[in-house]
Amino acid sequence: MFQSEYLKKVYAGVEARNPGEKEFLQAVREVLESLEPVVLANPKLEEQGVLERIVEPERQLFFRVSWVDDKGQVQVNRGYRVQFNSAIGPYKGGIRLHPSVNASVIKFLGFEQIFKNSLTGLPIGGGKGGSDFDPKGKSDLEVMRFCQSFMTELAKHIGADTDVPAGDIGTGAREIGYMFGQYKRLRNEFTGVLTGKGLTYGGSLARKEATGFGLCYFVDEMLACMKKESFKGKTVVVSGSGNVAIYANQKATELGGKVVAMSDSNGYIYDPNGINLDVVKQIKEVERGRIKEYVNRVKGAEYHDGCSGIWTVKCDIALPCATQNEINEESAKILVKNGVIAVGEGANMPSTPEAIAVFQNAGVLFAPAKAANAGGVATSALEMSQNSQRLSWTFQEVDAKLKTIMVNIFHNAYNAAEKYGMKGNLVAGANIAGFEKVADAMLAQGIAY
Ligand code: NDP
Ligand code: 2IT
Repeated sequence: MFQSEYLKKVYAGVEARNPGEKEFLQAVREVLESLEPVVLANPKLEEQGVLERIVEPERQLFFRVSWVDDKGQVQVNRGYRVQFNSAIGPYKGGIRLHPSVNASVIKFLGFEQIFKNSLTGLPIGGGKGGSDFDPKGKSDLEVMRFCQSFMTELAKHIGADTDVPAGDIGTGAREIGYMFGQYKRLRNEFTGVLTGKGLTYGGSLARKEATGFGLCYFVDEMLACMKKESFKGKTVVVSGSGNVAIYANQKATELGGKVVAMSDSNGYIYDPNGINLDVVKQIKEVERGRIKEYVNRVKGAEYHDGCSGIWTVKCDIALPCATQNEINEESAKILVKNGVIAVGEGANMPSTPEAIAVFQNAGVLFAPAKAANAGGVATSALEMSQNSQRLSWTFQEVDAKLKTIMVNIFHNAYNAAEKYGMKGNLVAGANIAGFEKVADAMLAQGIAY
């Protein structure tokens, strides 16, 4: 619970205004709890209502997306874009296409994005969007019609200097391409309005790899600085098998780890010889298939139904890269019992608050999502820079910048935690370091009287 009366009041206001939005409330509570010492040390935050303002999105768009399926039938989905905070730059954040999308999910993601984007050190504000549309099982043409209809409304509210969406769950290069094409048709403008674009039309090299690679750069730095350890010789478990999971697997392996398990929402695979990533890429990126298929192609591998079972696989390093709240208290306890030394969050908010407490109390190094998965959006910001300059940088250039950014984020989070008496607590450190820059910009820009 909160010590400060101010934080109690702010959180009560968020609860009253957003009833039942459990993911959003979870994300807000965690940040406000971390900010306790910052609020005590800076009375201006209360005087100028910074926290009341930061928990309320600047603008929320909910809209109808109607499209026609392959049978000629009309389908209706709901589209969302939450433009949360523009204090330090244009709104920036992904678009999630998944049946579980609702206002609470988009708001938790948009809220976290404010602090994550600030941590990158680049000039990007926080936003998020999406729809309850499910791309799974749809034809390319159905996906195209949905994306075009979605963008027909969204185009009125975004722009390269206003709001720059990108990928997230269910939104990859195919969806971004259809959305970009529609934006260009509607506006007659070729601008960097979306990131994660294809390499032939303004996309950045290394954006596809960035979130997973960045996660491993962060975890490697955390292991080196806090435990004089590295990925070398470690057994690694990576949940999910989408964009983030695949490139986390690739970099963890390059850094000397052995990834033995991956998953999708149906179940997980275990391969004691180390997962053959080419097979996973073929199944997931090319065929858009299920992870179960892996065991038909690789000898000695096992498939188990149910995705949470992946946390029972013994490992030294766990990288949750699927979705929110995928590690609960029980799974965290099993990981600790099995000797995990580090957890790096590739997904957004994959650990419940109870799971985080289990890791922290057991002395497990814990890299929170806002900091550890910021490499994706950081590289999106590098894509925006390249688009503005009308240049493209080499893979090596972008990858080197990404690595420097991740190492800096680790040290900023570590130092912020230490400064406020919470040495080693990267959850608090990331929240504080991300918050300070945004709060400073909000104070400087005043309130519209
Ligand atoms: P993808 O759509 O490429 O992959 C998502 C993966 O997670 C799939 O394996 C999917 O399985 C699994 N998954 C999705 N929903 C669930 C669920 N409810 N339960 C269990 N498994 C699920 O998405 P990304 O890899 O891009 O995103 C993964 C996570 O990383 C998300 O939390 C996202 O917000 C976060 N993230 C993504 C960034 C990016 O640049 N793409 C940047 C920073 C964070 P299935 O195929 O069965 O649905
Ligand atoms: O959660 C995230 O940071 C993303 N999905 C990436 C956002 C972006 O704008 O690249």
